[in-house]
Amino acid sequence: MSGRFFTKVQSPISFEGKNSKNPLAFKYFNKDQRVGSKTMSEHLRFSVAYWHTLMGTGSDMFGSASFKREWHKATDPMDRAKETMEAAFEFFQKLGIEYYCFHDRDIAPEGDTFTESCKNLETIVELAKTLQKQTGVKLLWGTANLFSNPMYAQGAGTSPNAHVMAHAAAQVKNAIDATNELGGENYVFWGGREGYETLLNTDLKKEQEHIARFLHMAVDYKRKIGFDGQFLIEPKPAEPSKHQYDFDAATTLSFLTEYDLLDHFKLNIEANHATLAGHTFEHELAVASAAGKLGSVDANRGDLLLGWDTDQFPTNIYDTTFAMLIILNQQGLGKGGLNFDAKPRRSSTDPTDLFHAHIGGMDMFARGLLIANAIIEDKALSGFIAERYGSFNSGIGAQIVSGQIGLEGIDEWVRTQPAPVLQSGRQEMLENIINSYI
Ligand code: XLS
Ligand code: CA
Ligand code: CA
Repeated sequence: MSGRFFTKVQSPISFEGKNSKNPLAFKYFNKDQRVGSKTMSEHLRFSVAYWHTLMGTGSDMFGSASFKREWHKATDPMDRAKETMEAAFEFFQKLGIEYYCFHDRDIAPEGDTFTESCKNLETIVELAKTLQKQTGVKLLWGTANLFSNPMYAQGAGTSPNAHVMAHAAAQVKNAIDATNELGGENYVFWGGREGYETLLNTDLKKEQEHIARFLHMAVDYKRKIGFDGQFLIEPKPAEPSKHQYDFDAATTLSFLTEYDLLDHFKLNIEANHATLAGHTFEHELAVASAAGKLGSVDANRGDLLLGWDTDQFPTNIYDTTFAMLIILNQQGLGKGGLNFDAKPRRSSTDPTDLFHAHIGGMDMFARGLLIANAIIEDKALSGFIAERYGSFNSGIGAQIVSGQIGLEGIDEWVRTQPAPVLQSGRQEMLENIINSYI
């Protein structure tokens, strides 16, 4: 397979099995292999994050671009955007990945006016549509970048300035249109600057009411145009704002409930955001899943020693195993998928490093899927958990959960009984079981 941008990778990455020593081959991800009732690619629905993989330059707060990308060379911004889109589809095909995700401003540059920005977006969407048709690659989700432009410094949907909020709303309308046009299966709202730095200048209640109105308008518009993608909210506790309104899964679910939005949204859970919130990845997945609201996943990892959003590729087999246990137990992610919201380190400068990074992440989740599936098929954990709660299936337990008994009846019953017997939670035994599968 030829191509202009990733010349060191000539043929699509193939599955060679776990004994292969070829760094540009999958060791576990074998897309057509059946695992339970579905193939690996149906289970995993991997996606490339356009902003990191195509737009990332390796720059950070202390230094400029360390990646010199062939597709960034054109001087005209629209030419650059077109080259980047060509490079994107070359990468998707060579990697053998089926989905991608973008922000409006990743794929098309802002113009001098809002109208020009919308026109730029429409032009690039046409190109993306053609390339999707040619390659079969699909859009997992689209979103609007409501955090880079300085006008959003004090928030977008929560800006104290009505004109800024209106601008953000118009941008979302166009980003939903773009997503719809490309057959996007989801649309994500990550509250980039929806939070605050100090209460000295902030009406917290008003800002939450405003963002709720903002989301209701989006729901109305979705209905009006018949966009059948799933709306997702992506929680994150901090960065860029000090206090973000969508702190974690539980906070976001209660916000959606309070403002009558719960029926219209699911959550997109990011691993790195979970750890920033002081949770594990699987905790956030479990909270969302328990509410029937786990819609999609941003598959990455943070660095617990650094404590910011490092967006690294997933390499931890325990994380991917626990994640896949939750995903399999809820019968998959539906329209959602596993989006690699992750970037190679600043010193991984070669375009081929993008392949190594994604191959690693895909293999790690494929392995997690195989292990989680075996654990579930053997009922290695579920049997223990069911038994642990078994006392609620009959007797006093059944009376409590069915509401047949209240505090007085319980009081009477407890007085007739000997003291309860403490039973072991067997954590170490269960950890050993997990390790025996890994
Ligand atoms: C930033 C977020 C962002 C969202 C999409 O931390 O992860 O990239 O996924 O706006
Ligand atoms: Ca993310
Ligand atoms: Ca992130």
